[in-house]
Amino acid sequence: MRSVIAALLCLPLVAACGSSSSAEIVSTGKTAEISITNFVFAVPENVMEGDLVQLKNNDSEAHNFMPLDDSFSIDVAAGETVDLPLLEKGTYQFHCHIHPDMMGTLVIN
Ligand SMILES: [Cu+2]
Repeated sequence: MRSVIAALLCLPLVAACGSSSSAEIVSTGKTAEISITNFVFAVPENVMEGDLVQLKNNDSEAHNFMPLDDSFSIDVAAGETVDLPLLEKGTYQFHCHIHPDMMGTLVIN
């Protein structure tokens, strides 16, 4: 009997331990791509919460993706593709902090 109670007590702990910072966002398994070409962001529409947004740099210079609230910052080297963290629903105005004139808006539905 004692072991059953111990097992029941452990379950919520295991669930809690399995969570990460993006636990509330369930991955859709889909991807969307923001591409950068000639210092311009091309931002996809109809991005859903849980979609993996990738950042593809078609230029021969490094770029960056940083929301204007500075909540995170992702560098992408020339010719590379990187993953953004899963984002909650909302409208994200962002720029490249290396080239602050490079601006874009990503809407997550
Ligand atoms: Cu840039």
